[in-house]
Amino acid sequence: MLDRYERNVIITALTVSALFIFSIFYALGAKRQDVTECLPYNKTYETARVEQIDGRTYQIFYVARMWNFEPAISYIPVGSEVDLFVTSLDVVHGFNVFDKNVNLMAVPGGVSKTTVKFTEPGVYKIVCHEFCGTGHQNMEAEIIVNYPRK
Ligand SMILES: [Cu+2]
Repeated sequence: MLDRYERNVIITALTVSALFIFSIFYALGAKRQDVTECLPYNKTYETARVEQIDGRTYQIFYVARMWNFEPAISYIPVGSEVDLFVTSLDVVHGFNVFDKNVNLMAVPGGVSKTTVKFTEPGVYKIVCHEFCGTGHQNMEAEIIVNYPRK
């Protein structure tokens, strides 16, 4: 037979755990956020580029190094879904897209990937949010979402 106090502690612990698990799944659904993936590395990720897959799907391959991101400016049509791939050629950098809940690490020898949909026109700033040396504050890039898709 459980002590009353013991029973209350167990009920409280189970309630808090259930709330915690519920809020993880709730946030996953409510934010509709693609979970960040880490991909197997190969040399093709070291070439910074923007690729158009089809009318509304793009891929941007970012290369971070002290102290800039390439491509520095990318143009994307409104309504596009964009896969972002990020790697680094030297030290660990951060990769944060304003207003988009994107928070990746740029790791040498590793590739981080996430998918973002740009439904509103605008200039989306990207900054390094991992201190990486004396030029850290200058590390930024932009995704410019400014023209309607064809
Ligand atoms: Cu950096």
